[in-house]
Amino acid sequence: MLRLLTAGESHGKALVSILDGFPAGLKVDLDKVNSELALRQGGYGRSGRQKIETDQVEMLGGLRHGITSGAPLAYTIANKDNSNWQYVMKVRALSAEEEASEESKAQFLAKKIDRFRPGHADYAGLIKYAQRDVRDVLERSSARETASRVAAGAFCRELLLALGVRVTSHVVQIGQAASRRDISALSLDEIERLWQASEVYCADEAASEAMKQEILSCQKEGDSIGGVVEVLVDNLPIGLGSYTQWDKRLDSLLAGALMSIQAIKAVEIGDGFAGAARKGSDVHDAMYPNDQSSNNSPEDQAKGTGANGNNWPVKRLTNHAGGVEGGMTNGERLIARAYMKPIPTIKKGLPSVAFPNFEADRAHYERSDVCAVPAASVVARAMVCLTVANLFTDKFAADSMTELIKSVSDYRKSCQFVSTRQAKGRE
Ligand code: EPS
Repeated sequence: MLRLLTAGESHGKALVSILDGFPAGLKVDLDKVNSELALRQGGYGRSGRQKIETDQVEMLGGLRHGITSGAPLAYTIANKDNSNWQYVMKVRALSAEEEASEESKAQFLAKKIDRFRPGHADYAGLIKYAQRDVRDVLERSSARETASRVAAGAFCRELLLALGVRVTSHVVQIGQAASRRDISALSLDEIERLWQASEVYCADEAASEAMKQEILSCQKEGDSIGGVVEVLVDNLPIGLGSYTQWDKRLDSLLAGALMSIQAIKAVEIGDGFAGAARKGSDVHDAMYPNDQSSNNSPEDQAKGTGANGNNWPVKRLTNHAGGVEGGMTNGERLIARAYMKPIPTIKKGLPSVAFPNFEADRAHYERSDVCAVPAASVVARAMVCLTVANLFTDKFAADSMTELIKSVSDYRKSCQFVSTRQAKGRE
């Protein structure tokens, strides 16, 4: 089982992570991990904080000579901004001298936060943890923590790639601007090329421009804006996840993983919300026998990278289910969407309450993103990579990549073999 534990504050020294249960023998390119981190920092609408940081992993364990050893992957990501928060974020008690210094007083005053931000963790967190300073809540609840997850997701993405599984994600809506482009026939490589050319990580050029305008107008109004991101996974074998227990269902695992991302308020698999208003015959994906003559070579089948995308006994012409039926992968493209609310820190500030006197006031404002939906697409990709990699390590219980690759390849073949045997049995 893969387990990710993260620690560290937004303006503390560093983010700290442990990714436990990662199989041995995977060659890891840290440049790829760092480029995912750079993408998380990017996207139109981000705040000045991202100009200060250059997020990079510093590996502390689990890797030797660039290859995973089976030990927990341990890494930190430094917060460069910490140098501007030396007094406010000091882990030990300040000395009397430090407390009395003009520099320290000025820093405490500049970073003071005494008015709750509606929509943020400030209010409930302060009451829950019986804190006296909202900063103690804000620092850990901040979405900066997602950098830890993006690095973990990047390790998992490399693992999935070794199994022939591809993952990408893109932005499909920001505010009222939505992509109408049908990308169902495009390969993940093509989709990736399209969103990489967009400042908002959207695979639709016209919609990208409209999304940028939405962000710009919000910025002018001193407001913030949310949107929708989509994660796509290709070449998954049939049967990851299970219907046998509520907490083994893939829908539930994906929803939990995606909704754990700060500001994500809804998740859908496949047609999701829209399906509730349609008839069953319009929602379910009709089944047809797969054309055996178009089967790929046994090698391609084993890798799951065949020319026709899959070699399963059943063919679908639609994918309303988004690759999940009965809490399991069904061999089709996995499609999951996450809906992000606008960031709660807004310049024009909603009516709120001050702390500790609980008098009427306006919400606190400090530097913030107008829109972090492009960044959320990177985080969502990471969380799906972590969830799916976990399903592989669970189902195939492998300590090493050699073992995992062989088991997955045998399993892919066996799915094909079962179909052939069953077909013969019917003759
Ligand atoms: C973030 C860093 C933070 C915020 C943002 C995400 O930096 P700072 O607080 O120094 O500006 O920009 O945090 C939030 C959206 C939030 O709600 O706390 C980052 O690195 O992603």
